[in-house]
Parts: sequence; structure tokens; C-alpha cells
Amino acid sequence: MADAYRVYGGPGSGSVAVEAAMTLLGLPYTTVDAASWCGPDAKALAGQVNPLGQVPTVELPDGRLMTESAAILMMLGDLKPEAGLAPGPTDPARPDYLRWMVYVPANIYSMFLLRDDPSVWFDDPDDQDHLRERALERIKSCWRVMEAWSLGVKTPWLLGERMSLLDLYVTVVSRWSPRRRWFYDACPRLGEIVRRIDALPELQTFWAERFPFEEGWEG
Ligand SMILES: N[C@@H](CCC(=O)N[C@@H](CS)C(=O)NCC(=O)O)C(=O)O
Repeated sequence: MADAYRVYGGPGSGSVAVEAAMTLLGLPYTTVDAASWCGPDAKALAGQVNPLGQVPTVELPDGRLMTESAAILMMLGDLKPEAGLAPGPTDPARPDYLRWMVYVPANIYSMFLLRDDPSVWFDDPDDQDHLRERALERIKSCWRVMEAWSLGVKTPWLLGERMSLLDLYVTVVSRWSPRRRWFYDACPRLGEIVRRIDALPELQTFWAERFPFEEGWEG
């Protein structure tokens, strides 16, 4: 597919948010399994396209590379304004969109490297366990902050009457630790929104392939 995006990622990874957005926006893409859990060569594959060896990394149709999940999502949303999944520059919802699209990776997604590979910071296993626990506490407190903001939003979706890529992004990231049972309990308003995204008919085939609702998936 000459005009297709190539998404380096993996099932259950941050690439799922990008792939789901492309699915909703009708953008053609192919996937390359490059998340560390996809096999022995995956990390090296990710390293060929991203100096940090991280996914998602996207090769654009013109061959340029793009990293950073939120930046990729915002670029895609702006490419297809007619889809209404991203408030445009003059939309009153734009400040909240930019704020929370950056908040999620800056404060929550970034904590997962501390949990997945604490040896980057500490050699001692006890220190590593401590870092893992503290990172999880930080993730929880950051979700609570977002929940408190969302309680003031009286519309069906986080940014108004229309679903946006922010709702989608939160849906994917909220499937990771501390996982959904905690999330529904601590963040009921966000929980209601992500469950609506989980249930979108147009994403059911996609979820089954890339982030299936398997036994015990909620934690
Ligand atoms: N800031 C990046 C973070 C990406 C990230 O941490 N991806 C994880 C997989 S979900 C990863 O590749 N981890 C392996 C590593 O960091 O070495 C983004 O928002 O896209």
C-alpha cells in the first residue's frame, strides 16, 4: 500500500491507540510487531526506527518517521478535521484537548518505563521494587487528578458532545496498571467514558485483534 502508514508497535502497546485512531479515521496502515514482548528481535527492530527503541513509531507515507503517541494522534486528528475527532485551532475545546493529550504521556505513560525497566535507575532489586511501587502510586494520583477535572465536564465525552481522540487515548492507557477494576472504582466518570469507547461497534474487530477483552483483562 503506497500511501499507507507503517505502525511499529504490538498488541496491547501504545501503538493500539494510534492504530485505533487510524481505523476510526479510515487511514490505511500496516503494522510491524516491534514491542519488546513481540519476540527476541522486536527491540532491535524498534531501535532501527526510534533511537529510544520505543513503540509506537510510525513511518509516514512519505517515508519520514514519527514518534510520541500523543503527537502522532494529534497529527492524525488534524489531518482529517471532517471526522470531528480533534478540536481545531479555533475550537473552544482546543486548550483542554492539548492540555490532556500532553498530560497523559507526560505524567502517566512515562511512568511505565519506571515500572517495566527500573534497572535504568537502580541496580539494587529492593530499590527497583520501591521505584515500581512509587511509579504505580504516581499513575494512580495522576488519574485521580484527571478524574477530578472530568467531573466538571458535563458533556457525554471529555471534550464535549462529540467523542475525540482524547477519549480514545485514555481508553487504551487506562487498560494498563493499575488496570480497569481500580480505574472504574477510583475514576468512575472516566470509567464510564472508556467503557463507551470499548463498546464502539466500529472498533470491535479491531479490539479483538490488537487488545482483546480476554478473561481477567480488567485486572
Ligand atoms: N513517550 C512515548 C512512550 C512510548 C513507550 O514507552 N512505549 C513502550 C511500549 S507501550 C516501549 O516501547 N517501551 C520500551 C522501552 O521504553 O524500552 C510515547 O508516548 O509514545
